[in-house]
Amino acid sequence: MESTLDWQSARTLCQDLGGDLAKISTGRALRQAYAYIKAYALSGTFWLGGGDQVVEGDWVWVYDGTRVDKGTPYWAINTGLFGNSHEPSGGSDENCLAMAEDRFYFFTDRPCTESHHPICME
Ligand SMILES: [Ca+2]
Repeated sequence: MESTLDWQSARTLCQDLGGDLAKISTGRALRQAYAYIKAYALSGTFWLGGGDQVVEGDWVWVYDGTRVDKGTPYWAINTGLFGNSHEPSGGSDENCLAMAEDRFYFFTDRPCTESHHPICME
């Protein structure tokens, strides 16, 4: 898992393996992904199969087109001057979904051109 890829290349890699970037739509799956990262002592940021590339702010799982649930327990929280708000916060500059070590592996939006580790599903 040393290689990192931009989001589209990460998706292509997963598809070449017969799957897709991971869809995490239950609290159980979120915990399993976190456990996987910890079990293999992985670190950094990981691409998931979600994005709002088509319609800004409308987050969907690319695997099946279903909506990405907003808020808790999935998305990271920003603590700011005007109180707390959930990610996503990057607007049209950040259209791909990631689990980031610096966000305690909650969901956050990142620029799709960044290079991160893919989390594939079968
Ligand atoms: Ca966006």
